[in-house]
Amino acid sequence: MKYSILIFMMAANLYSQDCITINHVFSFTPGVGQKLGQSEEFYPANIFGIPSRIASEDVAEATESEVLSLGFGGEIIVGNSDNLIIDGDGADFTIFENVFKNPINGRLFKEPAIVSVSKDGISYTEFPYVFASLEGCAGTHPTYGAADYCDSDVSGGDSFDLADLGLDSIRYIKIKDITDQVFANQNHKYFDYSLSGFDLDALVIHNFVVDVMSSVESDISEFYTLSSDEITSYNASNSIQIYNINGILVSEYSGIGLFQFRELQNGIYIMKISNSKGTAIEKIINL
Ligand SMILES: [Ca+2]
Ligand SMILES: [Ca+2]
Repeated sequence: MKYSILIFMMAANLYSQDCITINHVFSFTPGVGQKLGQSEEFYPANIFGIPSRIASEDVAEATESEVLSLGFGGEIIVGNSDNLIIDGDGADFTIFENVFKNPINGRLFKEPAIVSVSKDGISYTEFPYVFASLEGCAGTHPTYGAADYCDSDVSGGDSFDLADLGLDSIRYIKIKDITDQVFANQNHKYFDYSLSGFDLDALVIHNFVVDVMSSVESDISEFYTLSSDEITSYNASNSIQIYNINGILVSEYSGIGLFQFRELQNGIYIMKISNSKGTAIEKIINL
């Protein structure tokens, strides 16, 4: 375990004023309707990098080169493949959407998303939110493009603190649009006929330590054979972890061999297997 090193680096990083942005999409499942910024010409470059510099509560950034529409019910999982996001002082990351003040009724136009985070990409913890007020959601505060995007006190956007969830570090941030639920409810405070779903501009990370992912998910199926009660590993560098549906590690294997899931109780498990060529995640139904 590298735990002691992590603690040391956290301490060294606590007073840094620097910030970084996301550089990796783990998955994107577009929702219904709005497709702005989803073409390869613009995505994913439009969500990497710093938030829009022209945005304010009076100006909504809506160019395809700057924002990605998730669509109603859409979901994206993002992170930084070279850095682990850690719980440091105050806000640990800030999500920027194109919230603006409607000049006709003076109300903020909000297209909300719920935010959850994960260390392993399997088990996610959701930041609490209140549907009626949208408090705790992303997509609820305008971006102030003229301000320092590294300073969450003045940058605008919606900031999240891992300490609120009792987590020390995460790799994966899931943003799931719930604008469809607001649109379905005409009595909702933020109902508007022109709602079309969450638009992601940028995600800034305030507290982080360098931790390069050994690999991103890829097809490594040639290196193993899996059945409901055993796995055969053909590669000496294979590292295999079995998690229960609550994300708790229940078994670990490595190297070449036949490993039987005898010790596991009947049920559904998630297997994560990785080697120098990549990582795969598979579901096991052990009967
Ligand atoms: Ca952007
Ligand atoms: Ca924090």
